[in-house]
Amino acid sequence: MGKTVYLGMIADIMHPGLINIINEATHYGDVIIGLFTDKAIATHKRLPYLTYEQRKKVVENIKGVSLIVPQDEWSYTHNLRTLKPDYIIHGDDWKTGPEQELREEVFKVMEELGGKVIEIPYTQGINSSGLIEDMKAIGTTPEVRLKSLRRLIQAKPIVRILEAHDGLCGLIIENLEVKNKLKTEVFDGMWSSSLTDSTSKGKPDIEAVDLTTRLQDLNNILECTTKPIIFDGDTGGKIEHFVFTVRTLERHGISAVIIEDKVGLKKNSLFGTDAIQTQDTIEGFCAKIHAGKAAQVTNDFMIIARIESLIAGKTVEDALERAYAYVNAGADGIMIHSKNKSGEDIKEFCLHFRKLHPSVPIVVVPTTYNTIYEKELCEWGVNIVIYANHMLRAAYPAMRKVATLILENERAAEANEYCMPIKEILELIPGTK
Ligand code: SPV
Ligand code: MG
Repeated sequence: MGKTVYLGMIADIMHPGLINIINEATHYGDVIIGLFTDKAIATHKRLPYLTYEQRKKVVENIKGVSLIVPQDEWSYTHNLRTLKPDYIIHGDDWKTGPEQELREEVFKVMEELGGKVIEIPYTQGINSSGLIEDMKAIGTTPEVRLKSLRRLIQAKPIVRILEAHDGLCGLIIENLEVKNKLKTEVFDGMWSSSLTDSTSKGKPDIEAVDLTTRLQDLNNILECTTKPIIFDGDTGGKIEHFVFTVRTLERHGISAVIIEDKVGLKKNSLFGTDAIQTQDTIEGFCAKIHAGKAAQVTNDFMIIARIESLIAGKTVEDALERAYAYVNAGADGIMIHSKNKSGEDIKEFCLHFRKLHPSVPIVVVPTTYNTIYEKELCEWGVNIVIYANHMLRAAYPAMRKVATLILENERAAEANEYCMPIKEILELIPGTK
């Protein structure tokens, strides 16, 4: 090779701006594309629509590209030090905004290596972010959505899921971004909770809301979002019924069902030992997992076994014995639940479980041990954190407050400051006008 020029790319959606920059790069030397892996992207932005392999296939057929290497980190440093290119090329849009630090780092490394940074004017009017908005408006397919949970588990240190019981919750989870200095934080997907699905209908969380009813509401969420959904399958019901549930969920593009190892009239786990919580036998629950796995049509759908030992007042040893058995029966992941406030029992479980199963996904629901940061959960070996009921718990007091103010004042003026402006609600839903 003569001179080389490095160009980092996600290349999820190809557009003229990217072709321009590749063309420009060819003027400096042989173009090496550092193609960002899912892992590199997922810690900073939403997962791309296309997988790494699919994106690679597109990029390797673009004129002017000499070589593609994976860029496995958001930072360019590792690849630049390894490849020592003569140039790196980047759009000048990184001079402001969250990529400024990345830019400074690149300048430092290139100076050390005796190379140069080329910045070219950003192609106005067309960029990936704008196209992502358009893609969101088009939506997704059940297949793409279903697969995306497994991709996220592979790509992210911890997958962040929030409860959604209607389309509005779905829109918040789909679109909300919080930018801090280094990264953009997002929710990765949604939890369809039996507790909030029941509560929002004024019913107790005892499997009284049937699957058909829950799916009707879930359909509203499916229509306005693209992110993966984990379905709270309660006990899974009778084995003969569970096999139909699995197929129905798959057909809708749901990524995973979590079933809990309880029998009899199901009560919400957060009652702990205040309610009678009877656990299934290990054999009985393994048979249910097994039947579910045999029934599923796709390879990607996940059946996650939820262990209620700690909720029922039993030991971590009991929970571990069950976890090992459920994994052997085919469970694609384990959810360990507790209502202990310290999180110590969950930590102990995770550390033990990880010794025997380094990569079986662990799911936790830190409703009571809510002081533990995601980073710590991740260090315990947790793969998925579910904030299981927060959207409903936030909505109810807000609605009650406004209702109270109207009653107290016999008019709505005093409640106005707690309500979203009419203009905002009219503009909230895309396509309203
Ligand atoms: C739910 O959200 O319905 C759950 C989690 O099953 S918990 O309420 O903590 O049991
Ligand atoms: Mg539930």
